[in-house]
Amino acid sequence: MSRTYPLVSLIGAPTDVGAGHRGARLGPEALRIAGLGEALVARGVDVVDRGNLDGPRNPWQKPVAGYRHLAEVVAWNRAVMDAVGAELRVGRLPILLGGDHCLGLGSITAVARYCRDTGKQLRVLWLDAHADFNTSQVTPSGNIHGMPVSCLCGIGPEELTRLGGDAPAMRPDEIRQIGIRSVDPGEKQLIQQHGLDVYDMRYIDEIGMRRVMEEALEGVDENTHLHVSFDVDFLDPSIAPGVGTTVPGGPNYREAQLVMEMIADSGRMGSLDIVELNPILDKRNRTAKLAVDLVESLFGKSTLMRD
Ligand code: NNH
Ligand code: MN
Ligand code: MN
Ligand code: MN
Repeated sequence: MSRTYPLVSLIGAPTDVGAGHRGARLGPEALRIAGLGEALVARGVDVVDRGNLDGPRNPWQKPVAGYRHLAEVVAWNRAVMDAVGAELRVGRLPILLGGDHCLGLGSITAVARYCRDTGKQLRVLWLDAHADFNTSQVTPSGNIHGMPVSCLCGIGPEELTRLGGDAPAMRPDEIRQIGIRSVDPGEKQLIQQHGLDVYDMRYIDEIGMRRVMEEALEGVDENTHLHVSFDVDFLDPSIAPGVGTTVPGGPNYREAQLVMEMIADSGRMGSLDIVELNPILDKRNRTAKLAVDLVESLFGKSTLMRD
């Protein structure tokens, strides 16, 4: 299979204001040290590292009215939205190096706007142990990294749901969630109400990752912009310990590779988030190295002669 390689820009967003543990702010450096840029260059990709965005420090406060650090989360997401949007407009594929998953909000808001402007169909693949569909009323933690999907769908505080303008950034039918195995009770109800397409671990166990990915990619065509939001806690903690919120029973190494390979085969990935990596909790940067390994597969590296 011959592939054309996109132009890629790395954007670091060193923050953990949306999380319940500190340390995800070190994610961008850990990914760089694990060789992300070099691995992409070795794949023949044109890579520019834009360095890190700037934003408020983590004040490490308790939640206020159901949100922790709302003002800081808004500021970081504005910066991310602008940076991601700028790369898309010059025809480059942004890779957002988080940072916690609240940043998916700014990143996908930019991607969604780009899709509306260019008439592309948006498809978001949300690889995560969690559904991230909480609201201030039902969140068990107040941590906004548990809320980006609901906010993107227009459910949440105006500062976050209107980041990109008046309409919600996306519709629930534009996202597929894969690997889910931890959903809070109120969150579950909301997911059912809004009809999200969730491929949870039970479903993956029953029908296998290959068919799950075929279903999740169904309808993706030449006009589709595929955004991959990769929360590293998607992976089983036995292979990926370096995250704040581990949940047992996630995809193993081979299943995760297959996910990435099938996304690469679609040829439609136009943007990527790598989030929730927490080097403080990692062992010798192994989770970052695994993330790099998986990103290589996302960019078409495969074991035999297929790439
Ligand atoms: N559902 C929990 C919460 O909202 C945990 C969210 N943590 C994540 N999400 N890492 O991906 O607090
Ligand atoms: Mn997440
Ligand atoms: Mn998660
Ligand atoms: Mn289904």
